[in-house]
Amino acid sequence: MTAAIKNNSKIFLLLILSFSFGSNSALLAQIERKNFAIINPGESIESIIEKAANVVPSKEQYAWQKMEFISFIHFGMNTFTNKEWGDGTDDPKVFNPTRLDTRQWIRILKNAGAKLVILTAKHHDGFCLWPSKFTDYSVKTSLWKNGKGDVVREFVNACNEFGLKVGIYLSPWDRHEKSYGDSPRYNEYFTNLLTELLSNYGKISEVWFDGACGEGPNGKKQIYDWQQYYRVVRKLQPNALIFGMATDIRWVGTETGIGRETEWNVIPIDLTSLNKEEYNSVHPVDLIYNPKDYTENDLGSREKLTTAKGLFWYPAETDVSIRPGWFYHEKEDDKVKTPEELTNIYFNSVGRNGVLLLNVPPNKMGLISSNDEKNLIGFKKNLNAIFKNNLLENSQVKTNLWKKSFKGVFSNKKTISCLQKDNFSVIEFEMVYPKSFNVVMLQEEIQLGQRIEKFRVDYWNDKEWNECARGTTVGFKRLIKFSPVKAKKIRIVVEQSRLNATIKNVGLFSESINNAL
Ligand code: FUL
Repeated sequence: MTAAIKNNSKIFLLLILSFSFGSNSALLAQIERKNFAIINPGESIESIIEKAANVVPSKEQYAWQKMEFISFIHFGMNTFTNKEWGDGTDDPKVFNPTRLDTRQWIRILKNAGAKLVILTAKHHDGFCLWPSKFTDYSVKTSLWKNGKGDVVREFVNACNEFGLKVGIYLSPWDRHEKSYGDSPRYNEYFTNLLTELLSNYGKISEVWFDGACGEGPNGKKQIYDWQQYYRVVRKLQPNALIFGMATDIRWVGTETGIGRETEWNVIPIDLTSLNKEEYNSVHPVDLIYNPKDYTENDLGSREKLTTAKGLFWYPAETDVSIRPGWFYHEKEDDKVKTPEELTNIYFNSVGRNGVLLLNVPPNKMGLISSNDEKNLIGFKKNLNAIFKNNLLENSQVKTNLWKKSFKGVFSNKKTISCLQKDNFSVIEFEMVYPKSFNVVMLQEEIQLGQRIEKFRVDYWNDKEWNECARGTTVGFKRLIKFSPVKAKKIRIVVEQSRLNATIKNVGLFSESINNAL
């Protein structure tokens, strides 16, 4: 980007901000931006919508969303017993990887583009991958390294070495531990394990609480003390996000890697019981949160908001395994998802306002298998090829809001927020030459809230505008593929939004189209 364009962009940004802030000063200056909002009894739907449009992610939630692609490692007793759900009776001696190399895992995942990796420190079978003081059902009593090993330690060391963030999966459901089902005793046991993991391994960025909950060995069902678990995480790792049965990150609701077509981050929650002191605490929603099912298709439409008694920012994580199972099974060696399948998953997870959590399970040797590595390399190559060249770079940009047109506004990742007016706004891009394309990317500035409800993309065929893509929500990122078209001009039309939509970035790409000529 040239200095002149950079300067233009700065002036332009100021103009836009002063224009938009001027017309919405009450909204933008006075509204307190938090990742939750209280709704008062009898509040009008207009007022609720305005509040929803101003709920924003916490600093940590925003940093998490920006990672886009993170990874899961399912490794443990099941790897050796060829099961998906061990019942907690398998002999710890069975756990014996012959060539465990966590550096190999993390090197491969980093090369694939993952920014954080979550390890199953304990799955439902109760076997701990670290030598816990509180149970013998762990690596301590296995044959691996004569019981002196610690997979969690080796995993964390490798993440630190390669600069990836660390996540820990700790299954509350435990099919081995005797105290499971004897609620206070097991809650103490679980809290102890959590405390060990969050105290002894440095910075942990995501804590994954699985929702699966069955009976324990004694046939009793455990009542988890979620609030106690949250307190431990908040105290020991104040910047960590808690997934699943907690308030920071929501399970998207399937294990296919395909997110919702319409994915709202702001959804209703009943906050009426919060008192003033609680409201002002660091994590007010923790105090009243009761894990429930968030898998229905519509979580945050206007209709859903009508009856809301509170709102919170609760973004979706889209988990899927590179193989049919979560754990390694030799018979699935030829069923590893192909680069094309993984690319499609990326479009339907990250490209649908979610974070992709892709599981890659190491084998019995303790290594990621070559098929998985090969397909991850292919996946990364695909993404690099598609997104290498934003065809809108250096295009001329016009909108129905600004008198002048500008060049290169969205170019070269120098993204600028353009606050739009009313419910209908148009941003038009004119490229230097006609180009062929079949992928569009939109990004909202979610730090100001998620607002777009309906949009379309048109291209100019030298006579008239024709629609090539259409969608509902955008959020952090929306990707849409369509049949290839060739044009010099495109326009983004926001047909409906909650308050002023804020578009941060627009991209136009060609998948498998040669634009060299
Ligand atoms: C589920 C578990 O039951 C599966 O085994 C796996 O760990 C998956 C990610 O979550 O709830």
